[in-house]
Amino acid sequence: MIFTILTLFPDIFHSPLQESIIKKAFDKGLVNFNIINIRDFAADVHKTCDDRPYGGGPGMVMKIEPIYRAMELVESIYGRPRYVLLTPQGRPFDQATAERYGKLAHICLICGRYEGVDERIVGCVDEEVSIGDYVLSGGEIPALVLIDAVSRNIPGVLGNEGSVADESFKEPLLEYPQYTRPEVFMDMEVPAVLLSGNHEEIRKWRRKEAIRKTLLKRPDLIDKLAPTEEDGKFIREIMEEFPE
Ligand code: 6GU
Repeated sequence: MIFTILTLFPDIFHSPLQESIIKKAFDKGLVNFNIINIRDFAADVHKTCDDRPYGGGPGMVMKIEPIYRAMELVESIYGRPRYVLLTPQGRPFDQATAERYGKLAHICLICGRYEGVDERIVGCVDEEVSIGDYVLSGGEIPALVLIDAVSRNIPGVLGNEGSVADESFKEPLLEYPQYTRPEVFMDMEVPAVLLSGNHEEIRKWRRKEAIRKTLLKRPDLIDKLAPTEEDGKFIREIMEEFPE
């Protein structure tokens, strides 16, 4: 899968994309990155990419023409990718979106700055995406968040294919608690069942503790769970531990 990134700050991308899972995916040829500096497509000698807003007011607005010329170059090489604008006004990015993007051959991420991009960009892109209800200075960090979440859904990127489905948010449950050595740390013991070697008991414990964690920390997610009979039993048992 190709990720093309249009940005005014290309340097932000270099180190995060050269570590860990994404680096391994790149080395395996599963992902590739084109990081394009929008400034290279500015028309004037000053390489102007933003300007004052029509109608007045504070801040600067990103000009559309340099972005559009960068898009034309991308299309002349690859054909039309899926264009996604990173903006606080976009649809909330979630796991379902990450999985959908993971099936694309080529996605082009356009990083807006916080003050905004000329509204006419909206007619040029396929989707607008936000990573949450808080203010960031630009779309670069959101683009990295999206690349990480999407890459994990490309077959072969995670060594263990089971990891994708196993983790939080495939099902609307938080992950069960994990432990590794030592068995005792500052008087805190690893739950005995995990040392028992009884795989069925371990499975049941993990399922119940995932439900417990979700009930405590993210009760909103439990509403989205389609509980099995066993899940229902675990939920009742957990609730009975909290009289009131
Ligand atoms: Cl995509 N961009 C900016 N500038 N701020 C954000 C965002 C995006 N998502 C959440 N906050």
